[in-house]
Order: sequence, then C-alpha cells, then structure tokens
Amino acid sequence: MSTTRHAIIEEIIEAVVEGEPEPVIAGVRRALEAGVDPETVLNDGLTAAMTSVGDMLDRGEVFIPDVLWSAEAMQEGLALLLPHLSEGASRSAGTVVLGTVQGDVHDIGKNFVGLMLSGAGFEVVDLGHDVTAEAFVEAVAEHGAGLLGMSAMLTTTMPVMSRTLQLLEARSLRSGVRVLVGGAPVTQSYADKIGADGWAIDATKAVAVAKELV
Ligand code: B1M
Repeated sequence: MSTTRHAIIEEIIEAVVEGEPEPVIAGVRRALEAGVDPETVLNDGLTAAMTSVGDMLDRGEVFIPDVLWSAEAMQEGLALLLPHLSEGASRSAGTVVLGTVQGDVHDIGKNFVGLMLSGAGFEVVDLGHDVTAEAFVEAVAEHGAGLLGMSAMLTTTMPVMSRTLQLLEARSLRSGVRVLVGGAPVTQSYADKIGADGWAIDATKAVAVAKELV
C-alpha cells in the first residue's frame, strides 16, 4: 500500500477508536476515491480498529461507552462501504435467520455479520440478542430459512448453539437448514463437535462460508 493509502487507513482506525462517525465516513470515502480495495478498508481499517478497541478495553484504557461509540462509528463506515463490497451480489442468496444466543447480549459482531450478509444478497431476519433455542427454531420454520446463523461471545452461552441444533432435529427441521456459528470463543472444532455445518472467524469469512453452505 502507498504511504497515502496507508495514512488514510490509519485515519480510519483512529476515528473508529475515537468513536467519531464523521471522520470515519470521510476516511472511508477518501479511501474509496484513492482506489483502496474495499476489502482492505474493511479488514485493515474498520475490523482492525474494533479489535484494537476490544484490546484497549481489556487493558482498562477505555470503558464500555467508548466501545459502543466506536461500534456505532464503525457501522457508519461499514454502511458506506457495503455497496462496494457487494458489487455483483445477487438479491436472491436466500434467507438467513441470525441472532446472538440466549444469555448473551453481545451483538456488535453479530450486527457486523448481518450487515455483511445482507450486503451479499441474503435476506437477513435478525432476531437480536438473548435468543432462545425455541425462538431460533420457530423463526427458521416461519421464514423457511435455508441458513441459521448463531453468535456467542461467552463460553457460558455456547451450549445454546448445541441445544438449538438438537431442537431442530427434534422438530424434523435439521435437514432443511444449514447452520453457521461464530463469535470470539467459538472454534471450528466446537462447530464440528456440536454438528454445525460451518464456522467463521469474522464477518468476511461468514459471508464466504454462508455462500458455500447455500
Ligand atoms: Co463483554 N465480554 N461481557 N461486553 N465484551 C467479552 C466477550 C470478553 C472476552 C471480555 C473479557 O473478559 N476479556 C468476556 C467473555 C469471556 C468469555 O466467556 N470467553 C466478556 C464478558 C465476561 C462479559 C460480561 C460477563 C461482563 C460482566 O458483566 N461481568 C458481560 C456479559 C453480559 C451478557 O452477555 N450476559 C459482558 C457485557 C458486555 C457489554 C454489554 C458491556 C458489551 C457488549 C455490547 C454489545 O455487544 N452491544 C461488551 C463488549 C463490548 C465486549 C468486548 C470488549 C468486545 C466485543 C466486541 O464487540 N468486539 C469483548 C472483549 C473482546 O472481544 N476483546 C467482551 C468487536 C466485534 C466486531 O468483534 O464480537 O468478536 P466480535 O465479532 C466478530 C467475530 O467474533 C465474528 O465476526 C465478528 C466480526 O468480525 N463473529 C461471527 C461474531 N459472531 C459471528 C457469527 C457468525 C460468524 C462470525 O456466524 C453466524
């Protein structure tokens, strides 16, 4: 990356960390005008900035409200970036039911995944956070969803994913829906263990895996 492009990415990171939407929007716009690959803006700019904010929170350098401001600023930038990430996306990729599992309120990453999936042409039915296994299963049946995406950010809430899969089986719905799981403590081996169809480490990979699954 040239020095100018590198400087723009650094500006985007700083603006997200500061939780300032206008400079994030201006930075994303400048990056696109300068011909920076939208995937680079997403991965090296917006995503890297949120990872850094999470690390700063862990070190006690920022507090929860700061993280929420940063997430909002990041989402403003993402909204501007999405049409460029999803060029060529068909509007018929299918319906995905998405949510953060019961007992878990972390929804920043899940929202990120939802925005990216909808940018890629999926109809996203977002159930929000603290979603029970029953609610996931009912939504899959109601919307005839081909894909179910579950997010968990706490080791204590991960078992809800497994319960949901069991309930899908019990209601004879499992064969009609592919199940994608993710969230910081969730791994490929956990996905394999509970019998999910796919796992993704981040929002970009989630779109790629979702497309493969459907
Ligand atoms: Co909490 N929290 N939190 N927290 N929080 C973590 C997750 C934690 C790792 C912090 C820590 O201790 N170091 C820790 C979990 C430990 C564990 O179990 N492994 C933790 C804890 C313990 C808690 C509480 C229990 C704290 C307390 O009250 N004592 C509490 C739990 C409340 C509850 O849920 N019942 C709690 C509360 C909160 C806040 C409400 C204050 C806030 C959430 C606000 C919100 O989401 N609206 C919060 C936050 C912000 C965090 C951290 C700092 C940041 C999470 C985040 O948004 N990251 C987090 C520490 C950290 O990650 N460094 C932490 C940015 C986001 C873009 O990334 O969410 O990882 P991420 O999402 C990524 C990927 O994971 C992936 O793609 C996303 C985009 O790239 N992905 C998927 C996510 N879902 C996916 C689904 C997919 C595919 C990919 O397919 C469907």
